[in-house]
Amino acid sequence: MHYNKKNNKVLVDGNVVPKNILGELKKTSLSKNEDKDLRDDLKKNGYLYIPNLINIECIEAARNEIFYRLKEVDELADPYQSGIFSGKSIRDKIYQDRGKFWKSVSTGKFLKKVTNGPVLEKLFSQLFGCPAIGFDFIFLRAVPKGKFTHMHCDSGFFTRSTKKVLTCWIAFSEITLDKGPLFIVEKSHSFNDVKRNFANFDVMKSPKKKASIRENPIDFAKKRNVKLLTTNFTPGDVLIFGMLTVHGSFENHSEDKKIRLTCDVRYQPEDEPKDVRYFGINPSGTTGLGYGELNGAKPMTDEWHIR
Ligand SMILES: O=C(O)CCC(=O)C(=O)O
Repeated sequence: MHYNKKNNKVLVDGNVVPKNILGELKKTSLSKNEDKDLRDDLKKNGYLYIPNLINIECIEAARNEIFYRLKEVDELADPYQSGIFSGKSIRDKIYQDRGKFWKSVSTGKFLKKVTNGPVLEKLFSQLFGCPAIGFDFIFLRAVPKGKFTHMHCDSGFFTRSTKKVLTCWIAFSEITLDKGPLFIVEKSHSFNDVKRNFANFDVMKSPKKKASIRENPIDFAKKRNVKLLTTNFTPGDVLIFGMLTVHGSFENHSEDKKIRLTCDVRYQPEDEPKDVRYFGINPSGTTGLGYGELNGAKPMTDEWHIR
């Protein structure tokens, strides 16, 4: 794992992650692999980490489109292209409806070109072995210092209509270890207790049960003798994983106040039944509240909710 002086620790849930618990994600190169190798790797490891998959110009166009909107609500300092959190927000003052605002940011032309564009469509078609389609409802995350995502797997959100769903997490900014990169719990896609607990779980149909696993990820990994796999991500890198792969994100604790910008989108075979909550021009999202239900819709000065 590459550390430097400024970036010499990794935090999760307020705790420093011991270096022996951290492991490096295994890289996959598209040019060296046949479709079958990609599928085999995904099955074996529970994830595919593909550096530089998305062209940097497309990433920058999308990032600037988003950063411009965040500057408009006074959450980014000048120059907005640097993505530095201002510590302020006038989002609620100028937009009465958080969902409407976040929908307009999440459906930006350049962002959509990345999340639902030809590069990912082709890759997921290779992975499924048939034409694939990206969900319209996407999870854009502008993450300032102090925030992180609790550990969970995605099945409770996205497998109501078909189990054949994959998540794609896309880095739009530099995400060094101090900026809260995503981590994957090594081998978690094959943990029997995770399967038992989550394979048939629907977060909306079991209101008393949380999707988030509240055990500290360090203890969770230690007990199972596995590592938390991550890396220093660069813009355009993608991480693909299955619905039972346990993951979360480290805390952004960077001193330069730069936010972490990422987006996660799901893909499925086009001919599988679609969960109407996530498709169409006005998707209702997991809870029915549309884009307003997302942590991303909250002013960056607000706390995040946990599902
Ligand atoms: O980016 C994050 O903080 C969390 C992403 C995530 O949970 C996902 O892609 O499923």
